[in-house]
Amino acid sequence: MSVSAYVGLGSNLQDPAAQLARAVMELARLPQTTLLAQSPFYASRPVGPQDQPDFVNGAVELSTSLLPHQLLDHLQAIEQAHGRERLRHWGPRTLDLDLLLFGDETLSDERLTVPHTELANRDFALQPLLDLNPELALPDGRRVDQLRAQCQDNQLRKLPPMAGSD
Ligand code: A4P
Ligand code: MG
Repeated sequence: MSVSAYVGLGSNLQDPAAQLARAVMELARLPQTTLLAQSPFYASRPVGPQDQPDFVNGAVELSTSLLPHQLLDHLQAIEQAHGRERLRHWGPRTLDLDLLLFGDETLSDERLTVPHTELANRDFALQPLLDLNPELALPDGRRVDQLRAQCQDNQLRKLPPMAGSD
């Protein structure tokens, strides 16, 4: 059975928009998975430590028959392939892939919390989700458009589509 999963992408090192564009292609090639849609990319002020470059953020909608932890394994493998080093919590990174939503599922263990714990507080995750699906709601019923209207403003700036992308 396939589930609609939303993955948030973020980068603020080594040509962030290109990191995201490459990651989208890699997500499209995952087994048992189809890429349904890709959001625009946004530049955003860093949340957390301020002594780091601005981020580029986006999101994709996948249809997948992978289990949540199997999908997380693949996301982490893609992060590693992008030279991701875990140096500092909320610090700079070449690529961060967060599993934002997995169907209507709510789960939490030592490896994985879905919906992502910070989703409701982050315009750079909520806005791309809204672009993908304006009607989207969290499993607890909170609507993404309402959360987006209430959360902290990180000065999102929509980037022009990259050459060669839709
Ligand atoms: N993990 C648990 N749940 C999830 C999930 N739903 N998706 C675990 C992905 N991973 C999940 O993540 C640490 C652990 O979280 C993983 O091993 C996984 O098992 P990490 O990416 O290695 O470490 P981190 O960066 O220290 O923490 P975290 O919580 O991933 O950071 P965030 O929440 O991703 O925040 N500002 C802007 N403007 N844009 C950004 O994208 N990103 C961050 C990082 C900070 N500031 C930002 C941005
Ligand atoms: Mg992360």
